[in-house]
Amino acid sequence: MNVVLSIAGSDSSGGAGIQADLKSFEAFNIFGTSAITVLTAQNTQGVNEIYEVDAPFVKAQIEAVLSDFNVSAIKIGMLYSNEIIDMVRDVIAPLDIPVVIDPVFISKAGSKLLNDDAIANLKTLFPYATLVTPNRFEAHALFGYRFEDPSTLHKMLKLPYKVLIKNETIELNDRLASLDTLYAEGKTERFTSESLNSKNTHGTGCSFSSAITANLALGKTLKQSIEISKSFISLGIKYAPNLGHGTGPIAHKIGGEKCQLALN
Ligand code: PXL
Repeated sequence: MNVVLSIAGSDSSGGAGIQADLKSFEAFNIFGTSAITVLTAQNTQGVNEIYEVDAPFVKAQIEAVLSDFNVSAIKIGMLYSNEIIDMVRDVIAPLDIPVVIDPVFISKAGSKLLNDDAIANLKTLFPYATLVTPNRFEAHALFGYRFEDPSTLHKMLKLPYKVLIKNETIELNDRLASLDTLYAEGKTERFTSESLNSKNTHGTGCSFSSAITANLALGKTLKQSIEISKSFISLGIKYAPNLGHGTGPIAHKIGGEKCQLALN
């Protein structure tokens, strides 16, 4: 069985962070392991408190997993502090397996998930990534990206690593669509799906990048992994259990099952 490691924060409400990552790995029959960077006290309405795990203990978790299992890919989510970023750079630099970095900054409800002084440092991890998956706000903070400004798109093409900008709403054939754009090796590739008007989108970013990591671990190409994961998220939203009073979680298990059925 394939083993994947997620280095990320814990979401007590189970829909985002480590919990979303493990559920997404499981949805693709991958054995998920974790190194927890922060604990959040949160629910579907927001993040109430953040408790940081110190960098040496995050490292101890990573080493415990890597020294015992043959890990086939790593997903990186909320890192929070410069100390954790520095430690994670040392860990991933010598590895030769797929690494997907979701540069988590701000939660859907607006809470800060990365210290302001750590944004530039986070970028130093990107040369070691197979893929970096920012949303448009994160892409703006990291690269000055603005969808409306073609000169910033041109800049994206020059980056020495692959970036997928997630979930921009566009009009396509007179309907709203969700667009992901891959900037890789000087070229762009677009992935679209139906835009879903749902309140149940908590943790979609984490789940999407974890599904991509799982599929890379299974040996799928980057393009196939993105396509499959986009369908997984759409189905997860469609069958969401509608929990909580705010932005509810998606249905990882059903999303995975329906997605596998569609693939066969
Ligand atoms: O979806 C971003 C995210 C990542 N990681 C953790 C989170 C959140 C959003 O709330 O709590 C731990």
